[in-house]
Amino acid sequence: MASRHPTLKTPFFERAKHADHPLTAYLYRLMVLKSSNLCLSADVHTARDLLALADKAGPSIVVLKTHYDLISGWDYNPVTGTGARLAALARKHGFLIFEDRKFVDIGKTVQMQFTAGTARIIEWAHITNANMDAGKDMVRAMAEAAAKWKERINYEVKTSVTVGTPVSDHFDDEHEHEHEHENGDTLSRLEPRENGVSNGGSRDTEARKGSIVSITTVTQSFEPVDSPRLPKSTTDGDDNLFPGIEEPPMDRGLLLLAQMSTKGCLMTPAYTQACVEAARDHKGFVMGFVSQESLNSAPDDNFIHITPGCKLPPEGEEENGQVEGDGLGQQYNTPAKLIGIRGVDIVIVGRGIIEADDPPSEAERYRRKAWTAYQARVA
Ligand code: BMP
Repeated sequence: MASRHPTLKTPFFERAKHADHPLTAYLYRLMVLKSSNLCLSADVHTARDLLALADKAGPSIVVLKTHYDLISGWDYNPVTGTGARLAALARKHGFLIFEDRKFVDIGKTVQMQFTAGTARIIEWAHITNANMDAGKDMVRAMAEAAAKWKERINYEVKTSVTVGTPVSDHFDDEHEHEHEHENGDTLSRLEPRENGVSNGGSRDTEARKGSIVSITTVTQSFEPVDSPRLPKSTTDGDDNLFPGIEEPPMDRGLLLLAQMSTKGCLMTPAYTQACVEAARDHKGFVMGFVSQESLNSAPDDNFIHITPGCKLPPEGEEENGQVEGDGLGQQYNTPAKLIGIRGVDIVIVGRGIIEADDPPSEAERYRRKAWTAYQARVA
């Protein structure tokens, strides 16, 4: 860890002013507003449980982390589905959605996985992450895909349909039955009269010309949308907005998986350093890292660090004591150690909250502990 890096002592409101990524600046401000540096890892089994948990724990968190592919019953509908409903809860409670997808592949494949396919992650997740093993061109590919998406999403397709009676001269005899042409974004279809006439000689052709009574023109144009909220859900309560802050910017953000919490993790210091360099090369897209310590080392590094492998000892036990791993490679540290000593900014907690008797009040306990650790660090 860069133990004396200035960001370790800089309050979040100050770091917001100097953040390179608009979403990072927004997140720091949200953290200050909610006095929270807690991310809930919502690793539950069903979409129903996910939405219920997000609604109940929402007030305590600033980031909700998902693994959409472990949720059964995930509804892919872009307007009414699980992503859209999560987005509505994110607006209501004031948190960002982080899909922990750990992309790693050639650039082209990753672009498609990020923006298309069944889940269309880019539509509903403000943040996602990537494993850098594939090399830094993959990060560039994702950055380009996100920029293209943002450019496009600022406009929405407006479709207008006009129906009118054509002038017969405009028609080409060879295509009179079903005449379609695409001219730019305009597509016209001729509609024959209900009692249409048969194909045949010139008299029939004349008759056919006369039989065409309307032309339907479908014009598609792109117009700016009024609000940056996307995706739009039709769920009740969608218009509730968390007070005190505007909606997040439409920029999508990437976290690089620079270090893992697992025992025997194979990510080497050279790999971690390559993540830092890729982040510096793509400051407009990479917000920071999923890591186990602060990786800010150059004077103007101001990356955010989000850290899994966090658990508190049960209430009443020594607060800063050791916490057992899960027996499957996961290792845990307390918020005090991760934030206070290792210098990370947000802790990710999954089972520590989900498996508690009362998850919302446990989320609140984690929020208090993590925020206290941050305050002590910058004091
Ligand atoms: P839990 O707090 O229940 O151990 O969950 C941790 C979450 O963080 C899981 O969703 C896991 O996929 C994720 N995670 C992790 O534990 N360690 C890492 O290094 C990276 C992760 O994304």
